[in-house]
Amino acid sequence: GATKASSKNKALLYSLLDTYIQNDVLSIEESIVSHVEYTLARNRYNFDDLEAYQATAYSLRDRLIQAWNDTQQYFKDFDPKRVYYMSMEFLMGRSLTNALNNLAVVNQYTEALREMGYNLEELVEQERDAALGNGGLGRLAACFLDSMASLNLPAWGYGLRYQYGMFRQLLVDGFQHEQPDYWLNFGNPWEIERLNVGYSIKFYGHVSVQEEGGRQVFKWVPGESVSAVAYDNPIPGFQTNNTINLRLWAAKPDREFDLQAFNTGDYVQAILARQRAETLSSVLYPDDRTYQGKELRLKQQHFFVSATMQDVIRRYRETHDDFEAFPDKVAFQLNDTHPSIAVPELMRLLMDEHSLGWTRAWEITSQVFAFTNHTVLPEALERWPISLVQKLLPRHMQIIYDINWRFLQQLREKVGEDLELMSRMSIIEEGERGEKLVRMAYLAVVASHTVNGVAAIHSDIIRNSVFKDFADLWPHKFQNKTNGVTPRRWLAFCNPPLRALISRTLGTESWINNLTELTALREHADNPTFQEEWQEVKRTAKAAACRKITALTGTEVSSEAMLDIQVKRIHEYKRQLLNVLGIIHRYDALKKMSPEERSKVVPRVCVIGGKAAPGYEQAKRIIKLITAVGVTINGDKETSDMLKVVFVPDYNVSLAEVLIPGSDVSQHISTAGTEASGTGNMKFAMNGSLIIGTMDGANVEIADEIGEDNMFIFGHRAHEIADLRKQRASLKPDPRFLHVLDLIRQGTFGWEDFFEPLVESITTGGDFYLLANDFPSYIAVQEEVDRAFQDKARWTRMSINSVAGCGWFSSDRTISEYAKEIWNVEPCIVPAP
Ligand code: B1H
Ligand code: IMP
Repeated sequence: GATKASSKNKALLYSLLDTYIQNDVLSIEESIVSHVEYTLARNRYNFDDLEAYQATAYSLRDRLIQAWNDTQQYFKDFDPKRVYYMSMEFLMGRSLTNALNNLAVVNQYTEALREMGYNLEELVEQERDAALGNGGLGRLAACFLDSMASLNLPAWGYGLRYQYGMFRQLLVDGFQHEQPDYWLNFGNPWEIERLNVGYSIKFYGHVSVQEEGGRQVFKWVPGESVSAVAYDNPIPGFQTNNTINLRLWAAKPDREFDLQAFNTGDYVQAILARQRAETLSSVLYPDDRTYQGKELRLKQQHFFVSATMQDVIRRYRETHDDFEAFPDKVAFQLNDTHPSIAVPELMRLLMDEHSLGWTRAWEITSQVFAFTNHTVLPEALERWPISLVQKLLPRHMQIIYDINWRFLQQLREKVGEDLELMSRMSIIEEGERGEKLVRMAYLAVVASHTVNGVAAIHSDIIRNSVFKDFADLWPHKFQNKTNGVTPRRWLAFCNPPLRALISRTLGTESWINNLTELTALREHADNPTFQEEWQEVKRTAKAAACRKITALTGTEVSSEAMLDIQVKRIHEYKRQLLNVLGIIHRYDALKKMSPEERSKVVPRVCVIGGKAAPGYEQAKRIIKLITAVGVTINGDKETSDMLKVVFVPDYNVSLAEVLIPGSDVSQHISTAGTEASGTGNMKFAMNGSLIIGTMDGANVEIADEIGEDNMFIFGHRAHEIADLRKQRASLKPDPRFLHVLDLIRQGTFGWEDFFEPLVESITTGGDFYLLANDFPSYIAVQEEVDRAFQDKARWTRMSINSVAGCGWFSSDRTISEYAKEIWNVEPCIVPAP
């Protein structure tokens, strides 16, 4: 606990810091210079852009800490029910622009830095992205934190402080190379190290049973122990003083544990062994396709979960003598199954460390967890081998068996002796070759009071297939919570000209916290003056995006051309390959035209970007195909005014903030039924970029909200997919599709042997993601895109209507629904200072 101020001179202590830090330009200049001198220990007459950025960040950090302290103090005094968002990934991106805007000090800092001889826009570029996530799932967690803070919810995020975030992608000869992202190299001014907040985390060993007062008491004797240290990251809300916390855990050697290791005589070896502890939190697993059945990954999960559970219990116990009120004060959201070992961990802590019986411990546990599923792809569902869980977490394995046994008993009482059903629903899977597995998703479903999918179509799919048996048993458990994105980062802050135009038109900025107010833009959609202004805003953003593309790729791209972007992780199901085939078809058609015909074609710049998991060979081949197609097409003088193809390297949050506002169209073209939601689609629509998409994930709801006639929808629907897959062998693909495959095979882009497995994967019999089936309608919709672009008024109307219909996709809406329908938490507004 903190030193008690009452034992000191309270009045003096209070008066020493009784006023808030001032936000006039001079005070800001003073605070920046003081950080240059005293935090960075540099000379105030001589500091470069990196140091200016760091000093600026430290000066903002002071202001964030002040709001953070007030918020945490208020939560503590008020003691509301709190929600803890547990995620292995938080893809935060940069913090500087976000902090400046949320603290409402952009103008003052711009001016202060200008007077000191610095340009804020250039300093912003000095910050490294915090890329502690793979893609959509991690970025969703970051958007959720922003909304929880902005909605004044008593919420915290919990995660891991990886030393190496998502790898940096380099292209060498058109191939992806991975480089480590040591993002902490120059320090991280946005975090607060809490060396005093630490927990001991146990691994391995065995469980001993003792009789104590007629009760069996289980004692876990660990074989290894590491220490978890907290790093707090303040998360300011927009137009509120509320500043919540993202607490990330880092592993350090455990001082108490291996004392005896030092008595063996090998002092140096003992030190080195201890140091290995730190590797636990060193690296983010960069694969969001297949779950990695690696021991280190399970260790990371348990490390993160155990520290979090201990921290939450400690906080609760500071104001409560027993666990009676725990479910009224605490809600946990599990971001996919990655933190689901929290279920047996909470049971263990309640029973073994806090002496509750099984029944009471289970009552509590099953009232506090809710679980979000993010994927139906079977290869991504976590199933841990029992042998591994047994070895690493012996006590948890016992508890999982017990949970399963009681669950199956309950099932038998309800439906009778249906062995088939019981083995289908069992948390323990009798795997092939006699290897048993723990189905983490089933564990999470059994223990959670609520399970949700992330878009309407996805929630239907999990109710009707992946979790069908459970949805039949417990229909009340299953909900939908369609994803959303924060309109602060993804519109107001990344696209200031669009923000200004919208605010001028609506006469208010209240839409930023109330995004459905954007529907009022509809009445201006056909207004020629407004259309002019809209086009001007797009021109500005597009010029910036084109400059960025040229800087990254060396390819000149004209901002007169249609800017067509597909940026997301590279996956077969997301069908970047379909995009490439469409581009090849377009190139082939251009080559066959007369110069006269060619001059009437709408010029297009096709941009593709995204990372492939390092071990995902087909995805890496797709990247090489894109770059090879780019080399051929961009080098063809005959067509290069009409068509360019570029692969932008190292797609990440800050690149997205430049590309998305500048794009004319974007592609979200997964096979129907495979993309749980998608959130990139929402970000593009929010910036007036038109969507080329399949009826998959959130695209379905985007079509409901902005209207199908404001989008370019194509492809087969989810309900048709199963039958189409069965008929693949007898499909006669469109001749244009076959011709495009021939062009690749003939070596038009070189590397034909290397590309053969790609061609193979989509030829008759294969083609799991049905590219051949959707190719004709894809080509047709692309022609429709070209026609629409030639009609400027029509295109601009569609663009305006896209933005106008985006209100539903604010993460504020999503989070309000979670708060009311899952967490039962209410806003807790910290009074203004
Ligand atoms: C999503 C993941 C994911 N779904 C495994 N599943 C991971 C799976 O490290 N792993 O093992 C990491 C991530 N990510 C995405 O979640 C969906 O594909 C998107 O459709 C969805 O929009 C996003 C957020 O809900
Ligand atoms: P915890 O919930 O006790 O972990 O508190 C989280 C953080 O809030 C701590 O690291 C403290 O710095 C801060 N905090 C907790 N209680 C108080 C308080 O009473 N006043 C101000 N800050 C507090």
